[in-house]
Amino acid sequence: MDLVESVSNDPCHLQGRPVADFHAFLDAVEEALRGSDGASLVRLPSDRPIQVIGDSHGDYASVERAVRYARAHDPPQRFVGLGDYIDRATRSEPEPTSLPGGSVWNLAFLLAWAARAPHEVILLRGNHEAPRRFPVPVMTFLKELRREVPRGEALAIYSRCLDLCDRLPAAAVSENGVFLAHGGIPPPHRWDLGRSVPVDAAVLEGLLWSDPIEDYEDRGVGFAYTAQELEGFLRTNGWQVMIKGHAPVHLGRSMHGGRLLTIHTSDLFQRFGHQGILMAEIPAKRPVRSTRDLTVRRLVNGSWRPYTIEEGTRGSHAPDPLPEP
Ligand SMILES: [Mn+2]
Repeated sequence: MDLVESVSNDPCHLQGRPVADFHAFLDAVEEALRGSDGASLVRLPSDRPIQVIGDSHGDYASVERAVRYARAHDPPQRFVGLGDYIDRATRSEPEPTSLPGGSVWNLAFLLAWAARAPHEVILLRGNHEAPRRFPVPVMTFLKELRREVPRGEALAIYSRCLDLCDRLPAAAVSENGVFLAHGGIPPPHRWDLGRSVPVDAAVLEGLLWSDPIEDYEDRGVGFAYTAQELEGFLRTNGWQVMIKGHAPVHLGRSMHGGRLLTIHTSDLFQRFGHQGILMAEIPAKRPVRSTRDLTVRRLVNGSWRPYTIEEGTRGSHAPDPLPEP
């Protein structure tokens, strides 16, 4: 069995192995993703359902269950990650000295699947996968790597992982009109995406860092977009609905008149609001006109249970101060 297959079967397969195996794994992923340059808008057929996860931040246990759910169908369902696979080391906070390497194994697992099924498992970039373009306030990925591989090797592995992140696409859209990106939309004069997403800073800032105006907080990068702006962007491109991650304020809620759904897929956000481990299904074939046409599931005791999407923005389930983006 090759390393890609082994890691796709066990996120922690590389734990404790010689660092040469890690490099060999990254070689195989690079080879499989060769040709992708981070610029394309991935267009997904709607012949099968598509499962979508939000920010996971090192929670490979939840991510593994999400991927297994999608791939267990016959034929396997397509799968999209909305970004933010690394940083925060969810299970260890607030004790950074006991970081368990969750970001390392989460990224390795997802890259293994992207390499194994490159047209069916799509990993979009989150703001945490673009620290070379825009600095991120809470970065733990390199610290976690330094705990998992010999210290003298960690920086090389880190740099290679960021090289791969640089090649991940910034957005995707389903044939039935669901736009997928980590945070938001481009600024208005750049709405028409045509067939590809340019990787210039203005468009990337909008897609990876911006927030709906109801969730906006000053992050020092990114901007707030209104319901009217989201609608204008979707209409310009002929799409109907957007699914995003990024801001944890309105998890599992439908906003902007049923056009916008925010999901996260991490035990970290479960601690800040009880609906933090969610997965959204884009149905096959039929048109998606609003978030009501999506199916959301929540991970409860290891299984994906149906979850009712709440409407509107009132009564946010955020009892504690929210973490930094
Ligand atoms: Mn984010």
